[in-house]
Amino acid sequence: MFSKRLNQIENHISQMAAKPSTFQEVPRAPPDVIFNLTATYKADTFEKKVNLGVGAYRDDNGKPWVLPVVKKAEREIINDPELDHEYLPITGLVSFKEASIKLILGADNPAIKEKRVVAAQTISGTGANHLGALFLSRFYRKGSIVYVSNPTWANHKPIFNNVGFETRDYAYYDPKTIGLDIGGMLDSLENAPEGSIILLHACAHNPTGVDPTQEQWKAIADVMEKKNHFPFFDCAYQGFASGDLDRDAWAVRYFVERGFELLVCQSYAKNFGLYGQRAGCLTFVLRDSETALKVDSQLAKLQRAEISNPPAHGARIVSLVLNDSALFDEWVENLKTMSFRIQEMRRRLYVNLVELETPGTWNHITDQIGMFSFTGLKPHQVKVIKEKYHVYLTDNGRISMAGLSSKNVEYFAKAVDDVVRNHP
Ligand code: KET
Repeated sequence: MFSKRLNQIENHISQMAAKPSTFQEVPRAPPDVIFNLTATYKADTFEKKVNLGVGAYRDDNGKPWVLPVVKKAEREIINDPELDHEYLPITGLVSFKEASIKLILGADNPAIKEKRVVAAQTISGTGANHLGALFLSRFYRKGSIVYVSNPTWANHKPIFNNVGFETRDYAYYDPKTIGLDIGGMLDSLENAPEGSIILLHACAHNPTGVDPTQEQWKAIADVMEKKNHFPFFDCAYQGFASGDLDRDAWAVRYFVERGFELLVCQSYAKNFGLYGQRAGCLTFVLRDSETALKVDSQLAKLQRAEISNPPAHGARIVSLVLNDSALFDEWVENLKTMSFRIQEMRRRLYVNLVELETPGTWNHITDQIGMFSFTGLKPHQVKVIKEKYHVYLTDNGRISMAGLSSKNVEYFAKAVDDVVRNHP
């Protein structure tokens, strides 16, 4: 009796060993470059460690900052006796979408009156990029190629590749001038096959912090119009680039004014500090209202199969703030608090490096805008900074300015000074 049972167990174990996993050939994927930095930083026990990796705002004590206006809106929502947790419509909260469209296009944009703008609430900016890419993979000219800036946000290519697009680079950043290679960019756009999809950072280019000037945007629009390219705008930092919401939306509005059909992805992760709430919006500006209705119906169909409908809480907060003039004004003040602190950190980092007489020029630190600075540090220097100083940044030398504070900016400047001098 006992030995029979033993036999059974033995057989079972040997069968398990003999039967390989269906997934044993799955290759192990490398960890995400940006999120892995946060994980490594958290595991580091060194007292003076600094996280300049992920683009998330921190206050001068290095702590996440819940915007006061968000706290206020959240309290109002929670105390609303009418609040329930029903599903939102498939393409999201209507008041949120309408306010998002106005925020990015300007409230009096004629395209809105002409009913040729449609939107879907998405899983933050990433979800907007994804839904936009998915829609284009179904309904844009087959075989089209997506062009992204060199360099770009680490997730852009994977998002497009995941829905079957081939991606290529267009020239953007010039390491010699630490600025925009406008000539190279225009050449790339000129040489891209007619009707390509061009991913453009609406403002506060990630990772370089280098944006085209308004004159340069005009030249970009000229080539894109001539070549019949499709503008795919990613706008994750409206209000962060300049502290001015309208100025940061200028490029998108300019392309709409020029008569382009386009799409734009909005994220409320950074400008509302709603990172984990995943509030975002995908907006299409089309040639006519009839097409707009058709696009709207297909967005709903795609969204239904992907996520059914988007999460409510973050969208409710954003909607409440954007649709109430007093709360809106308060939000603008909160935005200024964040963008001005970042600008102050740029200034202090620059001053520290100049005082240390660190070899090289450092004007780019204050010239660049938005959440990031592209320091010009090389991968081997980044490695030393990580290992010796416990400062975490991406290998391309990008730093998230918000990770600097009055407490650590000098420490970081000294670390930069050391690697630039001793590890050229
Ligand atoms: N677009 C750009 C250009 C971007 O930098 C981010 C986030 C997103 C979209 C998406 O953000 P979401 O949280 O989905 O709304 N960038 C930072 C975080 C990340 O990598 O996910 C970053 O570059 O650190």
